[in-house]
Amino acid sequence: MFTTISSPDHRLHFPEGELAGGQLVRPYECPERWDYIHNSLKSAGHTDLRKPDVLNMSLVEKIHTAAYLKFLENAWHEWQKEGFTGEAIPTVFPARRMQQREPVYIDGKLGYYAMAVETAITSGTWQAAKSSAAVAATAQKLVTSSTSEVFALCRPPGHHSASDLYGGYCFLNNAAIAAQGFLEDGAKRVAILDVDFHHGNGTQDIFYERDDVLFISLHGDPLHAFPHFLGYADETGAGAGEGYNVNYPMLPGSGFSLWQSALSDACKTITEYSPDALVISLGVDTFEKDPISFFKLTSADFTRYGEQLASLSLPTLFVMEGGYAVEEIGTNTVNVLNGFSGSV
Ligand code: Q9C
Ligand code: ZN
Repeated sequence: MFTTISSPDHRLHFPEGELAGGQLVRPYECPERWDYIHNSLKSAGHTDLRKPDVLNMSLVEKIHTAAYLKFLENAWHEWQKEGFTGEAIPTVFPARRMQQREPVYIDGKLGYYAMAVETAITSGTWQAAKSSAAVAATAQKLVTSSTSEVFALCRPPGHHSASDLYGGYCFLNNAAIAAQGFLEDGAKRVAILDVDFHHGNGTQDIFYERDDVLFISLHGDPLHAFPHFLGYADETGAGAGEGYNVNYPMLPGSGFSLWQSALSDACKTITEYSPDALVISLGVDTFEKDPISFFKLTSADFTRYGEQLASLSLPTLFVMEGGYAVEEIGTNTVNVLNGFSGSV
């Protein structure tokens, strides 16, 4: 049986609008995602559901810059102070040949720290983001203390967030915080395997020059898929991190056989790396019916790859990322976990 860490505070982040197709639509990344997963866990017998411990901010500060954390903490207040009545969305960016300096005015700050504009900031965003990081950090502690089946039901997700960037529905990089937690608690090497449909640009960037964290991502080719500006196969790490970043971009319509051959390859690399812990950035937006993605995995495929992850025989932490086919998100997530625990 899986132990799940989750927090009701995720509900504090739920913007009314996401900019998509030139309109403000109801966000794909919505609180019901959590409800469906929670319900599926209970029906499948994963009834050990616990709340997170208080967040250790000094751990978060090892992943995110102090200036970025200060920005997230104050952004909504500063936005409101200007008398703006809508949700906080940036409109201007430090594009090519412009200064990379944080301005004072909130409109400029939002653009300075955003990597995409679909993700609005609201009154409860900072508290929800902190609760999500607390979920990941608490779950990591459980794995470190030898609990074998642990699921961090994070919301909002984290893998698009870099040390000083938010966007793609992410604010704090929960998986990176968990990986750093493993290292702080004695692990020498940690592998992060990102199976979300989207490239984990934030996680890649955070560990790009490090050899103590191996990052591997299977995702929609950035030529065709968000986040568009990172995730190519020739991004292999830099400096001490050279060789410790591996990307598997795949084209529209990619089905399970191609995806699974990439996974098998990734598993070999992880085994060779011989990490002390494995973090799975678990997005189930690879599903065939996902409204914003283009892979073709079926619900049964999630069980099969869960089994494959178990064959790595590593202390493993599952951290929730994306997945927007809301009615099936619980089934698909629990299928991975059940495949992993062999209870299928
Ligand atoms: N109108 C995660 O899965 N934009 N984030 C897609 C849809 C953002 C996905 C365009 C996708 C972000 C955690
Ligand atoms: Zn995703």
